[in-house]
Amino acid sequence: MMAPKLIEASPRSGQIGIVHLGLGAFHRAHQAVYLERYRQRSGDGEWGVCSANLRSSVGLVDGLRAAGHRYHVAEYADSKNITLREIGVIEEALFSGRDADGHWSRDREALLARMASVDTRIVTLTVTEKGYFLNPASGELRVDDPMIIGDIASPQQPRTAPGLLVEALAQRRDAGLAPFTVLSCDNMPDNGKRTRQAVVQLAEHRDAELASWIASEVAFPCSMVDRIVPAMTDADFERLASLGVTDPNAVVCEAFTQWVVEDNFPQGRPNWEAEGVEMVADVAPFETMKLRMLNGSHSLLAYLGALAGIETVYEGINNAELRALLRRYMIEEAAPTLEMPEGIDLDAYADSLLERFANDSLRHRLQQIAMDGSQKLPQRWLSGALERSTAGQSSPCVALGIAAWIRYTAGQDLQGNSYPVDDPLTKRFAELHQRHGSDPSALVAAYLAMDDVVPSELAAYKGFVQAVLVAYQALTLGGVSEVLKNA
Ligand code: NAI
Ligand code: CS2
Repeated sequence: MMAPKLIEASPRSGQIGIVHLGLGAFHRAHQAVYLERYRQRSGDGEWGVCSANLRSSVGLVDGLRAAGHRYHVAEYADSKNITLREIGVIEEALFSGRDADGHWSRDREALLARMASVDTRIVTLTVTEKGYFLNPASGELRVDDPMIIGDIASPQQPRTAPGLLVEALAQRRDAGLAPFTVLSCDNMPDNGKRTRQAVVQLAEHRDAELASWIASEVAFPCSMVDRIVPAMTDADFERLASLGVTDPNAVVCEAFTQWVVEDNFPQGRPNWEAEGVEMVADVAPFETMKLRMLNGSHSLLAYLGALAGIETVYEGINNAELRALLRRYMIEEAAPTLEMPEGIDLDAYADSLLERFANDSLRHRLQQIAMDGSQKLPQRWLSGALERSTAGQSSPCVALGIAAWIRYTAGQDLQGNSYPVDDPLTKRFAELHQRHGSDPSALVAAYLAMDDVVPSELAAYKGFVQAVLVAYQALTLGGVSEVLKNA
């Protein structure tokens, strides 16, 4: 196959107008690509990016530095239609996490200086849902978390994303500077509001006046972000090598990309519209649609597929019964809970999602989607199921999903193969399975009683609890394919 023509990066500008927290795969394949396309089209160099990791992936930071802060993105419409880009908008990469010697904050002062600089007008984040240290059900700051306790004790040596934001904003306020705009690009409902909540609540533990200044002066617009960007595998690097790209910092992704952003940037922003970014007054309908239909389906596929020993989205979506279940979930359970502007065809959106999941060139591992379920499922399934229960409607697909999630967190699939459970609550899950594993009714009740994950109002609906229990028993006795046949 002919190697696609490389779209080379625009000339380096040396200017930094944006700091990004969470230098991961999605940032490199989504926000940075929009900014690269914007710079190439406009020649405007003022929106270069300083990208930082706060916790892990120091190797990526050092790798980017070694490569002159340039890397490649391969956008696959399918295995035969690929767009290959070189990205150069990252002007600086920093690491403020724990290094190999166990010392924290190698570049923390440099990162804080960059965030406090008058040139920095936007701070964006992709630190995963757990990086905000919020209670997934209530949205309150988890002040009992050791990392937050540390930031409260030592506010000028912050280790968390909220802590860095508070300290940088405090420095700007003390210097008489305007704040920056804070734009979360994580899969959280009302992500701007939740980020604001984390930052203001943390600031209140430091200085009430600072908290009040942040609450009144800092913009936290919401955004809906969408591009499927799987974690890289050896096979992905091999495919890139066959296209002539040898780059340890490269990412692969689908061709589809979408960004819907609340237009609230008092300190200015790039002209993102020119790159197809939708600047709107209210992101919520788009965000809820995407979280419940795309991400809710992803999680349903992840837990049922993992229990059946399926490895990737592509394999799972080619299972007719799983595909039918996902479509049924989207059309019968998710779509009816959505209030969309005129002209949005949710049936067509559902079918477009199933097509995207069937992209034969992405090896999107179900284990990656299954991680952090305690932080994801409230917005993907539980808020919609609560609305439906309150309206007297059942949610059998979500009940099956919850049953699969409970069983998944035992750390062994239905064929007896073990795997690590990657979730902030992994230890709690292990204790619950240890205590109630032989009593499905007690186990389901214990999971639904976790009110930091499951809204207590939902757990109070006996019909929902019973549906989860029946699904759990059917799964563990009959297996996934048997359950899908009878779904
Ligand atoms: P990744 O694993 O490549 O990167 C995760 C980033 O989050 C890393 O920089 C890591 O250091 C940081 N992180 C993790 N826990 C943290 C914590 N407690 N505090 C501070 N930083 C922390 O994952 P990827 O693909 O970049 O996804 C990151 C987030 O982007 C997702 O959680 C989601 O919210 C959002 N997203 C991802 C999409 C995808 O398909 N990968 C698509 C749409 C949104
Ligand atoms: C996935 C998302 O890992 C997951 O939880 O559901 O990262 C998904 O790929 C993106 O939200 C797609 O935009």
